Amino acid sequence: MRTRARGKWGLHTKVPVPAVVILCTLFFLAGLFGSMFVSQDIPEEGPRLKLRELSDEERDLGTISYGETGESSFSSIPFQVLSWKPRALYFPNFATKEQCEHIMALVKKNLAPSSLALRKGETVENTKDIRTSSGTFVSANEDKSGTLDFIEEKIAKATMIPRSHGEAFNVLRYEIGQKYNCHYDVFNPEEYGPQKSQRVASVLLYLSNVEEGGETMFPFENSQNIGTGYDYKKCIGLKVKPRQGDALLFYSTFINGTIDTTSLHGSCPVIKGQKWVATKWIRDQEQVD
Ligand SMILES: O=C(O)CCC(=O)C(=O)O
Repeated sequence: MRTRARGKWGLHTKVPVPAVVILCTLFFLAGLFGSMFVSQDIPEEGPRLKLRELSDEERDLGTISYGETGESSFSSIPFQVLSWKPRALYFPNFATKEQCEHIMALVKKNLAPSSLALRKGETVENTKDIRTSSGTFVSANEDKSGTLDFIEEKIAKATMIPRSHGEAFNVLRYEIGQKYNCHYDVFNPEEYGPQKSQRVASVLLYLSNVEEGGETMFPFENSQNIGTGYDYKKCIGLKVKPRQGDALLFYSTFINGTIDTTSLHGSCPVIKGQKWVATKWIRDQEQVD
């Protein structure tokens, strides 16, 4: 019975070995070419389409001739828009763990209580509770390893603002209970007097994870809480949890240079662990060191 079902090509049929090899090769090639044609005919969707677009772009566009201050290759720095009010972007894995650890080790011995720019009527004494972290300034040329130089270059690309507009890095360490009440990075001339230049953007590179607390907060994000008698110590609004190596960029002014009220921000108190952050303030004028 079994032999009938298989007809001439039964188990006991003898097929010459070379014919088997040739047949197998033909089947293999047919499968290979067939799958190539089929995958070209089927429209691609989702992530596969994105991947194809990217490689097409790279192949088709190529780099073009560039100016003296330009670069010979494409750059790609992934980011997430956290908010348009204020304009705030988040850059995952902006720096490596090793780079973060190097920066913390570099400045550790120079840390001192953080200071504040004082407004009329303010003194060191009556503002001492506003910003309780330790910190220090360090410029890229003080770091012989080239790490800060590399980070500064990357910040310039991410912000599209030349390095010459950046202040030195302000590296901060917050221990348990330490915080920075909400404030603006931009100096309102009505409160601070006339300014030669203004801080327009801030980049916060988180050098450590924090077990609990220590978020960077924007209480006025999307205009929430404005005009409600907000208490500047309160930890509310959009909160960004520090993650080692990630960077947060936000702008303190609108495109026309006026102050963006929604850029009010601060650091929630650290509840567990330690928070380290390297802040880069970027100005509307070149900085002369
Ligand atoms: O530590 C933070 O998350 C905020 C720091 C900050 O506001 C500043 O350095 O201006």
